Amino acid sequence: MLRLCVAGSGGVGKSSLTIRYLRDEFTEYYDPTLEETYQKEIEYAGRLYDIEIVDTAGQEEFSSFRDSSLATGDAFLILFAINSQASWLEMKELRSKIIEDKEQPSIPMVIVGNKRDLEDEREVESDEILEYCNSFSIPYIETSAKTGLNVQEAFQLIYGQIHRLQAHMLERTLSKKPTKGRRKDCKIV
Ligand SMILES: Nc1nc2c(ncn2[C@@H]2O[C@H](COP(=O)(O)OP(=O)(O)OP(=O)(O)O)[C@@H](O)[C@H]2O)c(=O)[nH]1
Ligand SMILES: [Mg+2]
Repeated sequence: MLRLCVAGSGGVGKSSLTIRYLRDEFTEYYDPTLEETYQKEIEYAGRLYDIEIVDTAGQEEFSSFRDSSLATGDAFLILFAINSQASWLEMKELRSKIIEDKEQPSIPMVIVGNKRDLEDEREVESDEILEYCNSFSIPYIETSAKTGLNVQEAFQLIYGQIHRLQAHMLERTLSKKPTKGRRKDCKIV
């Protein structure tokens, strides 16, 4: 099963983004995560795939959980919060760590600047973000788990990266169910 890890430091909104994506819900209540795994059937380019979304731990005290979640990840949504310079620095460290550990050149990744609704409190400037993302050719998107802004789009972006960089991996996860629109009136005789 293809494992998509949602990674980033504590409190940046990994669980909120995941829950907004899966259930279209949001809560202000903060409950630090150890690890949550969800099965999800996704549609990409007209085909259905079964993947696992892993909501990883961000808090330092749970770093052993985080490390084992990340080690088994195939693709990564790496988050920071646009109103936290510290989370931006930690995101950069995390990206390097994932690259080093994997020893594999083409790991599907998307960088996500969450909490876009808190633009007034922005601590990380767009120019700096774009320069960094461009230098590694990693797509970048700003989201708000609170308002729902760009949440679906962020997941579509990582599916596109998986398709582009690891198409064979995606093939193995093809859903057993028939693809939408397949003609039901065909009979093989
Ligand atoms: N304003 C705003 N608050 C958000 C957003 N996303 C998450 N939050 C809030 O930020 C806090 C932390 O959110 P979580 O989703 O639990 O963060 P996390 O990254 O999963 O945290 P850990 O599991 O500890 O690593 C909660 O109080 C959320 O309500 C957002 O887009 N905008
Ligand atoms: Mg969490």
